[in-house]
Amino acid sequence: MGSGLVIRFHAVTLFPEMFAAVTHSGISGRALEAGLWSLGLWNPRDFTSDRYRTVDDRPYGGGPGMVMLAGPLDRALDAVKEAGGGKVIYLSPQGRKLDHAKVMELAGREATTLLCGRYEGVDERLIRRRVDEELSLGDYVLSGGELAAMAVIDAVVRQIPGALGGEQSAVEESFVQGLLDCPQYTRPEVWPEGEGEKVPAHVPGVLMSGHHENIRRWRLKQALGRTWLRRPDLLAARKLNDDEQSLLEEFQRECKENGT
Ligand code: 4HQ
Repeated sequence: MGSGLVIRFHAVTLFPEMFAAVTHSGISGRALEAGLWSLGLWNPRDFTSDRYRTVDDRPYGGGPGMVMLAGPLDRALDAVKEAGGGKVIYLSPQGRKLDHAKVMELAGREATTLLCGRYEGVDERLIRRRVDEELSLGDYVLSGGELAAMAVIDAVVRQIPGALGGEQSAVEESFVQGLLDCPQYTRPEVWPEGEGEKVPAHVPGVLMSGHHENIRRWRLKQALGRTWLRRPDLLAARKLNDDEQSLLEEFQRECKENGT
């Protein structure tokens, strides 16, 4: 049976064993077992020919650290291309920041190659010749591109139909609606329990009411309110319908009334 959406990822990395984090655990691990995606791992060290299997060298012009050699990466990328690797993405702070729109774009591609740099990065000539796009996880420095590549894989794989189990749905999640998530609660209904000095907190009553329409509106109001408080940039980028506008105004009024 043709199952439709299968995404093939390839990672070029000096640390292929790190990718066990996405292949062996959680939603991505289960989706891999279900055949919803695949991962090819390519170590540039296997594309060297000197006796030390050298993959890096000192930067021209001096300075600290090492730079990844173009040659082994070029040959590794030739092999990935032969295997149908798709566009090559280099993970680096110089790239455009990853967001939900880019995740959805990648989820629509059959194959993507993730080039993971270590040390001070990759020889610029390799980037110019072989890289299609640069993506950043955010404005901070990681020790290598692997964690960023795994974040890409995790975020994309959960968008593949069937990757999220049960009634979970990727379309209901935060950012899809352009809003932050609402607060979540589980048992016990009052917590902490039986610790005399601590003031116990209750689960909001509406969530215990079983009134599904009221619950839906409360959750939407909380999502709007938290987005307004914590990520006004997201709210500015999103149109609100009349219903959402009045729920947000209710939230803002309540903020003023109780001084929070
Ligand atoms: N690095 N988003 C430097 C990152 C990074 C990021 C990966 C460190 C590339 C050479 N990658 N190496 N931020 O900090 O993706």
